[in-house]
Amino acid sequence: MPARFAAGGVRVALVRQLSSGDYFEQWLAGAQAEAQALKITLEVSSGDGNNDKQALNLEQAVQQKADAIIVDHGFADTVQPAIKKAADAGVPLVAFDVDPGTPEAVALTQDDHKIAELALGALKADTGGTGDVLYVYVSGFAPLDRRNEVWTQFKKDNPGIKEVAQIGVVNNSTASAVADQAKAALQANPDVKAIFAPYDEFAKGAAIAVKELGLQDQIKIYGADVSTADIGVITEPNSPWVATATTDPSNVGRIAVRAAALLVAGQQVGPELKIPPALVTQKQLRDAGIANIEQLTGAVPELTTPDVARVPWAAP
Ligand code: SR1
Repeated sequence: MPARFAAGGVRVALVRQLSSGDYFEQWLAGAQAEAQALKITLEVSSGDGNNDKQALNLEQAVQQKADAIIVDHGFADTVQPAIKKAADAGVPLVAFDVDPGTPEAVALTQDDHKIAELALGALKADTGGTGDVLYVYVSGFAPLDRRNEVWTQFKKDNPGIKEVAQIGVVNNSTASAVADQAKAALQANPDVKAIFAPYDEFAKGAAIAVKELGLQDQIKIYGADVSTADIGVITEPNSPWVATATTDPSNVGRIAVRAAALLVAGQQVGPELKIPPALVTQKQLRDAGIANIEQLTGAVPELTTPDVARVPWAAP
């Protein structure tokens, strides 16, 4: 371990736009575990969905001379000016799920195109490529925008698929807000047979709506992300959520911190790190009796990527 790390003097600022919800909580837990293992002090802030607050937090991290900064989500126009200031000041940067606007920052993403392709592949297999579909989406979030590119192409390639409504909201209670919207959309569109909801809070909300309307036998949900709570929702009796395309969120948080550590140590990373997802189905979870994330990562080892941004001085 480089002396600077061994002495415990390395400070990494994690500047988040959002922090509520299973995905963001697991991601943070992974980042914190990796920071502890590498003797890094992780200074965490959240904009709680407020882009201006996140931009201010980012400016503060630069002023307080963090040794590296991880920017977690955010909108390009609000974070890029502060990212540029940080890059100009020579602060190493990792940008997760947000376009940093500068090649000096390492761009960390999940393979969002693949996430959408995997979920939509399952939707197509189950529907035969025809039928009314409800789509859940909010623009401006880089990962959702990339998944939307695949959905747009998917509709062109599968003219039998009809998007009858688009709903979506991202806030501190996304699932319940989406549930309300989904209920109204499903009541207005009684022939929907699938919901494409590529974010676990969207899928959870859609599942609440389908269950409350008693439509489990008619409608299936194709989502993204996974958590122990999500596995519970997917595997419960008569659940409409039948497939999710996902990485292990805590693994991605770990990678962000490893990448920052390597940059602080003056090592080369990137310029892009793209983490591959896997498709996880309801049938697979039920058949294998998987009830939590630990069991899932044991059964699907490709969700663990220790060689991405490996830190040579860390224990394997
Ligand atoms: C509001 S954006 C939510 C997405 O960010 C991460 O990429 C997760 O996969 C989640 O779906």
